Amino acid sequence: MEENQLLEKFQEKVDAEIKVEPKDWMPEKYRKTLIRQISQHAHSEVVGMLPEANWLTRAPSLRRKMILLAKIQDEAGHGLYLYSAAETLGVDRQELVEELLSGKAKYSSIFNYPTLTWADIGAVGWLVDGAAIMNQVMLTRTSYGPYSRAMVRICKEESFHQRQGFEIVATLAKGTPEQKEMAQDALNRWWWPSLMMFGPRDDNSPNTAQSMKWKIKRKTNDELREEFIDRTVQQAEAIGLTVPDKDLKWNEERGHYDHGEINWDEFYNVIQGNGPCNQERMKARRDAYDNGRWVREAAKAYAAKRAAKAA
Ligand code: BYC
Repeated sequence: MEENQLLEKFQEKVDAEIKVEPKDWMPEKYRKTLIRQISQHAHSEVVGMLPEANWLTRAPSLRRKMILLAKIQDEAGHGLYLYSAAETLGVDRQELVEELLSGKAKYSSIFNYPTLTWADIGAVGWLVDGAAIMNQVMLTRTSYGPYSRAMVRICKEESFHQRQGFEIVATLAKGTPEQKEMAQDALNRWWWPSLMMFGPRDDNSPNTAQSMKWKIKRKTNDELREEFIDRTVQQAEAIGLTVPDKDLKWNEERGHYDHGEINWDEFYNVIQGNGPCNQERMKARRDAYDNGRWVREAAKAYAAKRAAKAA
């Protein structure tokens, strides 16, 4: 078949809600878009462990420490499923990791902000996992089979993460005045960066139109951001905290909140590598890669030895 016919058939299949599987024909741009998105998603899961790990040794109780440890371990697992999903598109995991370490591949902007207090661990769960899950529930319906199936399991774990974060913030918000202030301060610092997680505004998002057509994305960046705001503002009110946006106002006609303008200069600055923690995060990943070299070598040598024995 000619390329045009193949493209037409591909679109018909996507429109008929038939999942695209690894061995099916797919346009090169579809494959490339998925490799970019899934690998950046995987990198985000892995880099996302760092801001939380900062509080592991200082969690306020053994119970909190165990929960945090389990959550961070979940993120590592999400990274691994996602690298595996990306590999079904014919790319090598090593190549993807190298793209992260060289700074070529992006990871979510949000993980370039510091976790300064224990309340930040609550805010990360509540707002960051809350935003992530909004996006990921949509991705359970993405057109590429392996990505969509990975998302189903990831979403189950993320919804637990979101609730444990909210519980931390809610506990602080009804604690002493100092604890409440700490919760409010975390909300003040994490609110705007969380909104940036959804990506640029639709009129400035180069990938959205094609990704929507191919049903890689089911909702646009702005649609998801709006859903997140509508849900989260009410959660903040329920625990007596104030969202730091003086322009936030319920719009009866639209049935959504109107909100203030996001600082897009800050967003682009962060994704270009100049956020508060970009250098620290990349150093941590590069050090982990170098320090883990002997483990990878030993695992390979062991596997080769076992294979030789079996043969
Ligand atoms: N940070 O055309 P656009 C998690 C880039 S949660 C950095 O709208 P697209 C976790 C974008 O990549 C987070 N870069 O792109 C939670 C593109 O640049 P390139 C991970 C961003 O792909 C808790 C350019 O800006 N979730 O892991 O259609 C604990 C133009 O944007 C960001 C996912 O990755 C950003 N926030 O839409 C631990 C979900 N936003 O690549 C871990 C999967 C945009 O062309 N990803 N850019 O150089 C997606 O759904 C989509 O990729 C996005 C962006 C909605 C993020």
